[in-house]
Amino acid sequence: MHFNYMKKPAPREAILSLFSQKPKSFVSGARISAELGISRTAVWKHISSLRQAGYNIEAIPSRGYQLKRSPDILMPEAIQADLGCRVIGSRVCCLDAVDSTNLQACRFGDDGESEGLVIVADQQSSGKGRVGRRWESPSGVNLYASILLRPAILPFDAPKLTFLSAVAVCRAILSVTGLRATVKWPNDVLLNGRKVAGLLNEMSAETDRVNYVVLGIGVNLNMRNDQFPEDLRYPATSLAIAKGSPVSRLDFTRILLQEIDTLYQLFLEKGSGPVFVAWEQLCEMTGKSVRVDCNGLQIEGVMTGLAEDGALLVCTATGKVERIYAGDVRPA
Ligand code: BT5
Repeated sequence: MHFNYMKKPAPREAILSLFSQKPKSFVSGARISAELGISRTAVWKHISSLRQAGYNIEAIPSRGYQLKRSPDILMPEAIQADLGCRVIGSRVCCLDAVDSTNLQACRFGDDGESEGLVIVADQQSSGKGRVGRRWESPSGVNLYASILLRPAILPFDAPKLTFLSAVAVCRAILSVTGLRATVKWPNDVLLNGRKVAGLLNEMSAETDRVNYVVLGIGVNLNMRNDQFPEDLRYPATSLAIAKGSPVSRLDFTRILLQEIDTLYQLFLEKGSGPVFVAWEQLCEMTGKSVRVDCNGLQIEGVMTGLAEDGALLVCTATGKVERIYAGDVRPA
């Protein structure tokens, strides 16, 4: 395991960090050069490459450099600058396009990459949902991320990490938009009753040991109504549609990673209990009538909560409490 704060940041990341310490002010070339231990010419080269990446940086000879505007593109330096996470984001890979960030994270996991790796893509050509379903992943609008973890837990416990991602997404949504999202078992986040995020965990394991878990997280940030296909299984929305204005992909991503880092520490120290409590507080369907489609078999009843292993508990009309391990839930 290697920690973010022990690494020397890359020059572009360090320059962005200096800007973030003094927002709306000029940072002199001399200061950047001294802090990074690089020449003034090297400072200028890094500033030029940041500009090429879309950063609007003003340069005034007697005053230095000022960051006027950051682009809404996801770059490792911008995501990692002063992130303050213990594990998550130890390495960040931002891709213009990928088949699926989950597949890419699994490839890294198979190659022995350390935990905390984050893969982010601008678009996915084969974004994955559960059971071979497709996740719509257009370019430039949303967040598609996968996080590689290597927790010392039994394979049986790995699905519990989905609840962690769901709570983290709700907290990030509240922090960025002020809107209260809710969770839907097992892997959805809803805003105004519509699906705004989907989660897909994948795992590589032996009988009694997890090699790695990949937390796959897709959040509709700035997707427009016309970008959703018509045949979605559940009504969908995006943060921008719900809020009425666009959100910064960068801000959302950073806050989400910080929330995941906090919850992951909690999970490792205290087990899944506190995460389940947080998830249940965000679930509006508890105590309500639901219908669960379990691969064609329909179960109806009142959702009573989560079992200790993450199964959904539904009390049917006969009074029997069913434990459900896979299925799609909707209000009855
Ligand atoms: C999920 O599956 O909700 C899991 C989605 C996980 C996506 C992330 S993106 C980053 C990472 N890399 C990947 O390749 N995947 C993960 P499920 O519950 O099976 O829902 C899939 C269904 O949601 C589809 O069959 C559609 O009906 C609907 N859907 C597809 N794209 C959507 C979108 N962008 N927003 C809302 N609903 C969508």
